Amino acid sequence: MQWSEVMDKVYQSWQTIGKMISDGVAYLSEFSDQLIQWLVALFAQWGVPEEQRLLAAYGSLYLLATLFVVLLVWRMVRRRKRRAQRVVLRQPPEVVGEEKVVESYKAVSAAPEIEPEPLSFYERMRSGLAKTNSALFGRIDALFGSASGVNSDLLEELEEILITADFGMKTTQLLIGAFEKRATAEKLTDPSQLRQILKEETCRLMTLNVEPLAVERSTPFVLLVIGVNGVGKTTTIGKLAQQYTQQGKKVILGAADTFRAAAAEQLSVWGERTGVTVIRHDEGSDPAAVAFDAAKATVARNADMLILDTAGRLHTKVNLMEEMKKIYRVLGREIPDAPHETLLVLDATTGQNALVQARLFQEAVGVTGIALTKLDGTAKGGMAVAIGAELGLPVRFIGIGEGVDDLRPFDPEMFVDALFENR
Ligand SMILES: Nc1nc2c(ncn2[C@@H]2O[C@H](COP(=O)(O)OP(=O)(O)OP(=O)(O)O)[C@@H](O)[C@H]2O)c(=O)[nH]1
Ligand SMILES: [Mg+2]
Repeated sequence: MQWSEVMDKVYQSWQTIGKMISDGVAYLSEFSDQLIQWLVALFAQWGVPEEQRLLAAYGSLYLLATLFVVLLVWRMVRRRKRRAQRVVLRQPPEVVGEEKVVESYKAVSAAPEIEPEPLSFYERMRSGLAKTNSALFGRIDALFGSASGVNSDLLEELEEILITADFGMKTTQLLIGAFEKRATAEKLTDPSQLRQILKEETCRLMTLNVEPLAVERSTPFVLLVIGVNGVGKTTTIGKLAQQYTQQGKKVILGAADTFRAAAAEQLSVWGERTGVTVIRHDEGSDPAAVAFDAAKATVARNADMLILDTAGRLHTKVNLMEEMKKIYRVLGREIPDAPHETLLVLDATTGQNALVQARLFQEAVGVTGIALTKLDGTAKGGMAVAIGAELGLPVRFIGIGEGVDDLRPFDPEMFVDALFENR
């Protein structure tokens, strides 16, 4: 390329840039003119005398511009400060005996703006229940918003919404009945009041008059975990082991699922991860023999808790009954009143099918509590309500993910809040 061509190109670029700047300035001045006119009209509406309107408009514009610049500078300063803190964080403290350096490193490490706050359990449950919430809340809100009162049309549509969210027929009827009674008695029509009543009645259905799961009630406390294939028994046990260990309890795990290949290995991995002893036998051996050894080890080692994993098959009720009876017998022989809790694990994504399972297990072995897993990513969260309302069984824990912290004691109020929250 020749020198004159280069100069040509530079000249053209300058011309383009110059045009862009002059266009920008023209646009800005036109914009500010319009803004001034708008402000003058606004001040006229507010009754400002005519001779003062222009002055007031320019004054406001000046104030707004100043505020904008101050905000911009403040943001820049804040960003710079954060960047500087991050740099300090990345550098390890100097070990040359400078106490002050170590202290400042600690102080910066604790700075809340740098470490992203871990999501609270409520927030995680909230996002886990997002699908149920959007299936439920949006429709309910539209229904209550457009209704002129509590009439048969509203109740019919509400019924359909609840059934879609897997509340189940019986629970839906119970809930609709209670809702209608209160809304009519209190003569309510306001959408937010109607929503509040529905929320309160749902919570009431879930709050059962049963003993809470207090593992301190008995030492050692034996928790037997049952449920069909793949519902999340072993994962739930791993999470529980971690949480009880963190509470300072000495936990022992028993791998009484001797049926599925690699079941004991899966439990052992959790054992290693949480630093908990796992009692296991070979694949295909008698589950009651594992229960016996695990109970003996629990007593001998002065452990606070024994959590037993079992096989997830339910091919015949008789078979299950026999197996469970044997496990109950050996546990009861070694530890008085064991098992103290028979926790049935249900997979929330299976909806009403989980209720059928729960009924079968309840008849066969006598369940005392439910752990409801996989509530994340399902629109069938309503079935948690049905468990309490239809089976009279307390939901002890809910699982909202595969992580170790994704299992928590169930709190009906918190659950209903997340279910009906306006997002
Ligand atoms: N998303 C999600 N996945 C879960 C949850 N709980 C368990 N899982 C997953 O479900 C799958 C099955 O879990 P397991 O713990 O092996 O189930 P199990 O009941 O012991 O299965 P079997 O031993 O075969 O009867 C695994 O991939 C788990 O990570 C939960 O709360 N949310
Ligand atoms: Mg398992």
